[in-house]
Amino acid sequence: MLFLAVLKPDGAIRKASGAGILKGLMDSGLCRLCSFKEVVVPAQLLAEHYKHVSHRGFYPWLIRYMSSYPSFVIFVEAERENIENIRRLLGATRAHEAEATSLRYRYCPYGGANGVHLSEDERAGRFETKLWRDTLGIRKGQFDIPIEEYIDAYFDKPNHTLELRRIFFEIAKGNSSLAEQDKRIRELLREESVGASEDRIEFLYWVLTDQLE
Ligand code: DAT
Ligand code: MG
Repeated sequence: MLFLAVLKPDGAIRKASGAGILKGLMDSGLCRLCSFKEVVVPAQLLAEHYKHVSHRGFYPWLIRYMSSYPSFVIFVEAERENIENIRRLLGATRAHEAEATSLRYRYCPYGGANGVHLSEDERAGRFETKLWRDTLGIRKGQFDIPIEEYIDAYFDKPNHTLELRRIFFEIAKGNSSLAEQDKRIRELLREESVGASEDRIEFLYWVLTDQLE
């Protein structure tokens, strides 16, 4: 059946992160990625999509995070019994809690900025694929570029996830401060975000540090 994946703005800007997660999904043999369309997701669509967390404190952060820069819409074909395993391969929702064998551990440093969305079960798959298809007019089989090409272009770019997570943990533990690490964090993000404008670096900095401390 069809599920919805979204390469989120952080995964799209941190090039190796997005490419690595997509490669991990493809190589798993558990699913097929059936579209790849770049879109700035409208806040109205996000309000529907994230209705189940609209009462949570992180919700305003989440909507700004998801609507500020382009994402890639990816319809995912998978056996319904595989979705749990694919979600496990992605790792925990909050990246700093992701298991060491998961893609988010390798590619997403910290917090709710977790690189990629994937429908959590059959019910969500049905709801989300219909919502996103009807709202955006994107269909299975539509690609801006072949995903293999995207992976080839970006998979080998710098990936500072582990170093960034180490820094964020130090800050979270109170052993260091954002002010102290500020310059280094921006440097690492700039290196990962091949060709990105400075406003995108500022966005990443915000999205990764806003919930810290
Ligand atoms: P998932 O996306 O893993 O299905 P969810 O549906 O509970 O998780 O939440 C939707 C998104 O909200 C999630 O991808 C990132 C963000 N989020 C969830 N819990 C969070 C938290 N405790 N802190 C920050 N962001 C969170
Ligand atoms: Mg969910």
